Amino acid sequence: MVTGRVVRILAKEYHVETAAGLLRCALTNKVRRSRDGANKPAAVGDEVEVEAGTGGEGALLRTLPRKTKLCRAKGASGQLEGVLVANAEQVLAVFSARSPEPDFRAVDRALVMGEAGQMACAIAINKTDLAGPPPEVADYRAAGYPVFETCAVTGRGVDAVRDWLAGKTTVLMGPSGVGKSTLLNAINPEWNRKVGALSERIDEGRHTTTWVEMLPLAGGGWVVDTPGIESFGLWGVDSKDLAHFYPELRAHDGQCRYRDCRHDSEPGCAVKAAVEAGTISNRRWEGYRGLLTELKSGEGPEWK
Ligand SMILES: Nc1nc2c(ncn2[C@@H]2O[C@H](COP(=O)(O)OP(=O)(O)OP(=O)(O)O)[C@@H](O)[C@H]2O)c(=O)[nH]1
Ligand SMILES: [Mg+2]
Ligand SMILES: [Zn+2]
Repeated sequence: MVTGRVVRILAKEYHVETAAGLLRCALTNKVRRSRDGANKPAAVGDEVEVEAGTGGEGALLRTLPRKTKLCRAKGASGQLEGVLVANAEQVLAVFSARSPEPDFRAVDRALVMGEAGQMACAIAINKTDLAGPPPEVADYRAAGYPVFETCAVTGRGVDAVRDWLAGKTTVLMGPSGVGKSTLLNAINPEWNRKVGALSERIDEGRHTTTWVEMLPLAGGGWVVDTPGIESFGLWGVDSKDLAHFYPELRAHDGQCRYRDCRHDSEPGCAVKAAVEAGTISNRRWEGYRGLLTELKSGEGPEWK
């Protein structure tokens, strides 16, 4: 028996990196039976125990307890937990200055997902050769997030991203076509990630990266390339905790008239006062209120 880490899952094959090399593992019956319907028995990033067989094959025996999980809602009505990546420490929300146009609601959702998973979050605004950074990036800087302005084609800003990744396990998240895989190639050309051809972008909804994959960093740590997720529902986030996942809202904890203030439309709300004073971005606050409504109603974006 050896332990290892799931680096990618292809259909029913779990690829596990071990000290003895890569093993392509099938699930044992025992593990298969333990499946609770909501989850695959293991997610990318999981530490697992495997039995090595012959010819680089093996059997997955057990998933070890997770330190963190990055989750979204899955299933026909968002009733299932989808673990995108286990045991990650950081989230890098990637979007492009143009082509595709930035979708800040998607950025905010990715940040909430990372914050809810207790991960350090940062933002990369890519394709800065096509357009300057949009004014909204100021909101994220004001909230305390590191913001990297990059051009994956020329390498601009890539060193700073590489420094931030060092020694940690970081998940890149963002819509399809923003340049996540291109950015990874700029960080380490040896990864040789497949990137989308420009012409393919005309065909909306086409994903170049089609599975979640962990890539080892030379000096330790991992980065995780993911397929662009267009929309996803939050998982495991209670509406009463949502404000804790916005650093600039969290900063006003305990300052409202009512202890259980949701910072929605309650009188004496310190967050609303900060929005009116211009110290909290109105757009971020409105986005927060939208998510609050979504969580209360139990309805999400189209579930995937
Ligand atoms: N002009 C410009 N184009 C870029 C930049 N970064 C990436 N691209 C182009 O954008 C397209 C999409 O890049 P990908 O790296 O495949 O995007 P992705 O985010 O990995 O997309 P999915 O794998 O589908 O989620 C490719 O044609 C890249 O060459 C950049 O900084 N500037
Ligand atoms: Mg990709
Ligand atoms: Zn309040």
